Amino acid sequence: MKQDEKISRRDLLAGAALTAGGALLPSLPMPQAPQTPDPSSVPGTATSAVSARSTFEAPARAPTGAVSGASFTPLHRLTGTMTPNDLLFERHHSGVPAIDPKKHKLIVHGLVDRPMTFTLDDLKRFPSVSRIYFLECSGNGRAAYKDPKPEMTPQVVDGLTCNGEWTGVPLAVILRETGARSSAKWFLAEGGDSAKVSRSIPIEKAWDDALVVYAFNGEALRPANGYPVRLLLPGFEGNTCIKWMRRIKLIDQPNMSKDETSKYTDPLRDGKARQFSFLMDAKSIITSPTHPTRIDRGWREISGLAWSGRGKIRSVDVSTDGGRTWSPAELPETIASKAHTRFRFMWDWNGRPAALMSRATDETGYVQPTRAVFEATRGKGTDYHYNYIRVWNVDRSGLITFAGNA
Ligand SMILES: Nc1nc2c(c(=O)[nH]1)N[C@H]1C(S)=C(S)[C@@H](COP(=O)(O)O)O[C@H]1N2
Ligand SMILES: [Mo]
Repeated sequence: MKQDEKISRRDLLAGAALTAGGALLPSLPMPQAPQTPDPSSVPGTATSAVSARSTFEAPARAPTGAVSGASFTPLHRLTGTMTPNDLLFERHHSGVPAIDPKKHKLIVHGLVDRPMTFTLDDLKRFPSVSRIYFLECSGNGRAAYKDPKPEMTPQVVDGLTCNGEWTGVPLAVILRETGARSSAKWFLAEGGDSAKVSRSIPIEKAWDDALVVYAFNGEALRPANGYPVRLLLPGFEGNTCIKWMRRIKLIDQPNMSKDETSKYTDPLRDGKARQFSFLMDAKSIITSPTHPTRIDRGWREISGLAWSGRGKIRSVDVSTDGGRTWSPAELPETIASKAHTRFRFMWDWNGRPAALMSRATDETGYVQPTRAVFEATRGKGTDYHYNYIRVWNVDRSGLITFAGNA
């Protein structure tokens, strides 16, 4: 600042006093009022009970307002692997029930020696575990499969997947408590919403890694995601993870409930259907850069998520030339089983059109298929488990659009 522009606080006060007195002011050089006070020169706002996001950030689920439908996680606005609790996708068959945890009971009956009911407090008395797992709707990717559009974002293409730390009780602990009989080969899990979503699950899953969970990422489940208790079957399709769970019945054969006959069977090319297709196959998606981003020439990171219902991700390959050549992406040192894994790949864009793809391989050696391979095995009319490779086009201006499928 030049010397003659320097004004003191006293000059300003004197000026203000003159104005108030009605006298004409000489053209006093007034300092330019900044839009906001320099945050490093004034105290900030006070502490609060619950924090809000920066007003410059507005990630949001979409679409909203469906009682029977879904709201998708904004995958392209998130980093790392943990889905924030208020952005965890929702999929309801009949809206979100309002459940008082004091009144909610989980009944365990059927082929058990001691039928029992558990309140939320009862469940919390058992030794708890906290484990990181993904949860993906088996219908994830349907719109992009049936009607791909250039303006689709990762949220619209694949936003029905989430990942985080679930806390609860192993179902095996509850089965031991109730004295599960060896004649029990399946269990039926039923929700307490008006759709009463219910699925039959092979009993081996209960003895393996099934959890009855009451918390996600450090706090109670949100009502939309199953408060106060839900089932979490690591690596299985989302619909088996019964929310607002009120009943587990041990049975000797599948129940054939409406949710496993009218839905969640996958049509095949020969007119038959896959039933009880629980496992979510290995899949990966690029989350950045994607539509609606426009990129500049030069170095940038391509990054995304990979996961497999069968276990750990072993490797992810990235192609920037539409699948002609592939290079291995960086993975974290520790990879969690049946969990989102963040892959990263540095890329120097030369300004020419490009096509970005990612391909996951899991620890069993399963490789994420191309759409052609996927359709050859499942048939064109398949309706779930869309895990084939996705493609993003980069045009000369750097604009990225969803190209559909490789
Ligand atoms: N009781 C009940 N459980 C349910 C559902 C439901 O509508 N009712 N939706 C299922 C489906 S199809 C999916 S994909 C997941 C979605 O879980 P989220 O809403 O917590 O993301 O919950 C499953 N569990
Ligand atoms: Mo789902």
